[in-house]
Amino acid sequence: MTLKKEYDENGLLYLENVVSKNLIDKINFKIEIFKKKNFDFLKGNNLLKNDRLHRIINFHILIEDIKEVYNEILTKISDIFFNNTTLWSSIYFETGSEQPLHRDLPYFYTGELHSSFGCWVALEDINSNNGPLEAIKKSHLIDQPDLVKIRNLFFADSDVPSSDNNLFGYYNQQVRLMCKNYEKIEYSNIQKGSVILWHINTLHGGKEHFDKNLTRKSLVFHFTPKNKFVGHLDYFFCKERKLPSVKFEYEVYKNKLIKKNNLIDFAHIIQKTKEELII
Ligand SMILES: O=C(O)CCC(=O)C(=O)O
Ligand SMILES: [Fe+2]
Repeated sequence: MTLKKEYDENGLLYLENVVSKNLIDKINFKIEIFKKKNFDFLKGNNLLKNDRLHRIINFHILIEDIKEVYNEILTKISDIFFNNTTLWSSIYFETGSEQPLHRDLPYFYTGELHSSFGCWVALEDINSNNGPLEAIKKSHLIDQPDLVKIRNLFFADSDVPSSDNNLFGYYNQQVRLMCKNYEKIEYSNIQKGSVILWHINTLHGGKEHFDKNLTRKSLVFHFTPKNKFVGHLDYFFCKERKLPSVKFEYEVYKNKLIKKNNLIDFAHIIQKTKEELII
């Protein structure tokens, strides 16, 4: 089976030895230095979870070698994906996300179903004790639950906000029920440098991170098509709203596009520019 066919059928793809080990070692080293030099800022703002970095969005603005990880992945999978794929955002984790099974689509709603996807990269070996990724095979093919009904349970008389944990949680609970007889895959024996891709409509999440002495260094990338507006819950649950046309600015890195952003976001708590941090 070709990679493209496997991805289309399962909504998932697992590829070994995609990202070079030297590059990963370099990134891990630079992040260690970052952590030491910025420790007061990180600790003072409660940005560490069990003394680990957690959910740093767009760290590639500061740790630029992360862009090379994106390049290595896209080079490997270019035959599967459209040539207008761009990097929308990156997320760095030093510990397990422990996120329940969910679809990313409500937060990455471009109006298209098949052109956006998520990608997870192991920056160290992963086992069943350090929060492996899990996903439901073929769940991308299951229809949406009744979105208007779900939205009216929470926002019958007011506008849907762009983000809401209760609405998102309830939606995913419904999807999990619809997929309860589908096969769950636990990626619990994964080597550093391996990559897992998921369709934007595939259910996936992070298992419990049992052994807190272990780290779970990993990166997540979200890819979306060039110049497509990315709507959140306020668009996903309101199909009557027209998605705006946009023209984004992109950095061209080795012929690959990275959406320009200025801010590095720490666990949705605090945002900083590159210049405000020590490297
Ligand atoms: O790293 C994980 O455990 C999952 C992260 C995730 O689902 C996401 O960023 O979309
Ligand atoms: Fe996700």
